[in-house]
Amino acid sequence: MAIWHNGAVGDLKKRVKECALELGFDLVGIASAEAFSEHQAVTLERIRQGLMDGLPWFTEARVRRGCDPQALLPGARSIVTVGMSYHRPDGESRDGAPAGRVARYAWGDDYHKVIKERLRGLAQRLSQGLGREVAARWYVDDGPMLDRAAAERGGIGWFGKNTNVLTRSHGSWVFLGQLVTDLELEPDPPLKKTCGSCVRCIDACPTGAIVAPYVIDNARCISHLTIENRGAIPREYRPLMYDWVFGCDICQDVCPVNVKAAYTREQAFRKRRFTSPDLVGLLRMSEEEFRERFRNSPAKRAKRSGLRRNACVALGNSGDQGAVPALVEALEDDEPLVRGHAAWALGRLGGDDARRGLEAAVGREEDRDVVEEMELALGEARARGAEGS
Ligand code: B12
Ligand code: SF4
Repeated sequence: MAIWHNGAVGDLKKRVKECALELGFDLVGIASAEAFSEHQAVTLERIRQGLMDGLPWFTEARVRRGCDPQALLPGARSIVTVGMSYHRPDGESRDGAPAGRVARYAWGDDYHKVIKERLRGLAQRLSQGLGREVAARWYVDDGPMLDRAAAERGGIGWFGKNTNVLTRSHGSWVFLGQLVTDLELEPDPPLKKTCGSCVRCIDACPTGAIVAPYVIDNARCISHLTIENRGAIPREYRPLMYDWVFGCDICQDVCPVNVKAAYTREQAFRKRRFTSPDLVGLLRMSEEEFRERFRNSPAKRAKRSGLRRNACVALGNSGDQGAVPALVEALEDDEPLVRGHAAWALGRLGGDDARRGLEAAVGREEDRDVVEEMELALGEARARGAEGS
């Protein structure tokens, strides 16, 4: 039985928005369900130019499907596009032991779960309200839709030069989600806003990943290097990654639109699950600890080996000699990825203990890539020793 009796299209849109806000979304807009033809063309071109390299799952077929709402939901008429803030006051700083930095979006609970549940709830409420089964599909991040293109079309925000969607009230600190439905809803107009002449994000990016306004070279982005990348981090980027162990917020931290961004209302994103981890603890984390600690965290995406690899790089960049014993211990780790990055960190930290640890390890190492890392690191450590003497 229908709860809502007024069938006027304008009223329905108002009710959809009210429901979304009641469910905890901070922003809601309506986009038409027409194909995203221009965004499809831009994205396919980026793949062909190699700018999405390193993401084997980001295929042309996936982009084509994601840009065609009819392929996602036959009979789709509109997209309810939502934003939920994850912005919150800064994480705690750790005195003494070297700590890593984690991108804000991963400080709390896993947003995929939180937002998908809310979108499912929204679809249910719409069905109840209208007294009929509303056909709907929901997407957040891991689906084929281009979430930012839908958000921009629905007037939630505009594309920043760092490629993130910026919103007036919550800056770019928002997750974006979509409910594709068969409801006929009047679309909202896109915002008439741009970043003007500001290029702070481009200048601040340490790896030069924003190769032009609105264009990211995925393979250079610290977010990719620390999360999606499963292998070794190219050596030239390691010193530029500072203490980032999961994601990177630099191009958002410097954005003037983010200065006055409102904080999140969502408890799940206010938790301090993973903010400024002790790096040695992260490096020594067992498989069991990993599973326990990251069960409901977006940071599990990097896997245990990725997080420990990243901890090595951050320890190498810390300049903290206190990290040497843990890194020497890691030269005997089961994972070649960790052994190789521990070697690099020791080369960067230098000192007699680091050099001796590397000399002992290189003789017993069997993995060719790790041997190469160890030899390069030894060269570094010896050069630093010679400088210091
Ligand atoms: C792949 C991916 C990544 C990759 C690649 C990034 C990239 N450039 O695409 C990596 C791992 C690096 C990454 C990093 C991050 N990501 Co990410 N990522 C995605 C994912 C899965 C797909 C993005 C995509 O389609 N890329 C294709 C490229 C071509 O798209 P694009 O760069 O946005 O380019 C568009 C515009 O530039 C526009 N365009 C092109 N030319 C022009 C010209 C003008 C004038 C204008 C106005 C526009 C324009 O058209 C293009 C196509 O739509 C989405 C989720 C999803 N399903 O959409 C999340 C998503 C984009 N990521 C997100 C987040 C939070 C991040 C990080 C902030 C995480 C972090 N702190 O570490 C960083 C930000 C890095 C950055 N500066 O972009 C959020 C962004 C939220 C927001 N407010 O924008 C999303 C939407 C997930 C979500 N649902 O909330 N991500
Ligand atoms: S997330 Fe970091 S590395 Fe990636 S584009 Fe932004 S500043 Fe550059």
